[in-house]
Amino acid sequence: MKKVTINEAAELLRAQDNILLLTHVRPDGDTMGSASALCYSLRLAGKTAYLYNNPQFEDNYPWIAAPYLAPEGFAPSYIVAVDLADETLFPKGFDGDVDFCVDHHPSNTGYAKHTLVWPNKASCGEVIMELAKALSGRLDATIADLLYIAVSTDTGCFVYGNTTGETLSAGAELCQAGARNAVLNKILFRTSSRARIALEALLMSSFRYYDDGRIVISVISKELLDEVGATEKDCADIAALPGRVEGTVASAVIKEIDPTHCKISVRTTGLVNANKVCARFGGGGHQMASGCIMDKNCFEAADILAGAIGEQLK
Ligand SMILES: [Mn+2]
Repeated sequence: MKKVTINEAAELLRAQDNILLLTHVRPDGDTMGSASALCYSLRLAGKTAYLYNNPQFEDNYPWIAAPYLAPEGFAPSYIVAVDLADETLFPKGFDGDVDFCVDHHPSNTGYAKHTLVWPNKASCGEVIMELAKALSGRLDATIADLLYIAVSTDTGCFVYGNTTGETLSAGAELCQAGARNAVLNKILFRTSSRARIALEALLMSSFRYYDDGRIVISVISKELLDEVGATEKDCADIAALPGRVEGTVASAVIKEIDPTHCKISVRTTGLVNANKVCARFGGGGHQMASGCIMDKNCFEAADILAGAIGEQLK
């Protein structure tokens, strides 16, 4: 593996043609927006470039990648991975060597022949933005929209802790280049399916409070999911919901797998170590976000979990 600079990366790409771009498994706005933006930029530079037809595009904003999908039988001569930290995250159905990787994950394993990683960037979109400028010298409204999707989704619309002054500058540059920020924000952050709204309403009215409200736990039984007709997609980021209650230092969402198993996501403000809590039940993660599976009924699990968290608050 050889690390390259932006200009070296642009040179590498200029020397190639028939380029296939990979997005990661369970594609999000960053991998889709970034890969689509790079594809568009390569086409402007006169290249034949397509996105690998990730079968999971259908689950998440398929319209982003739609204009760039590879036709049946496209035989690439150069493979580029975008926002793809390691080989276990290859899109379903892809197996092969990667020539070049553009990414922002510090954990990138260097599986590609050439790698451009900027680990301090909140999104891969910010790396692609510089690469696109090196390739074509400017940003137009089409690429600005795609990169705005990438940067905004990886930062929760410029809200998460990974958002820095640099991220906001990138956002400003994209808006000045023509990104339709208000339109995209409405679609990406201010629109929910009916099932999602119904799920949120039911969840919020069923929060369980422990330890004077410092612990808030929400239980999602199968019955509840069926009642509102929610799918996996409707449950995205649901773990953050109970933590919104004022005074919460630790929150959890417990999802029923079957009557004697449940999946638990714990979020904390840092006062409680979520990793330690989940490790007690064979799981783990980070200080402020962890998970585990418990061999218990989901309602019973809520009380057990609250007890384990409460011990750290004594
Ligand atoms: Mn990303």
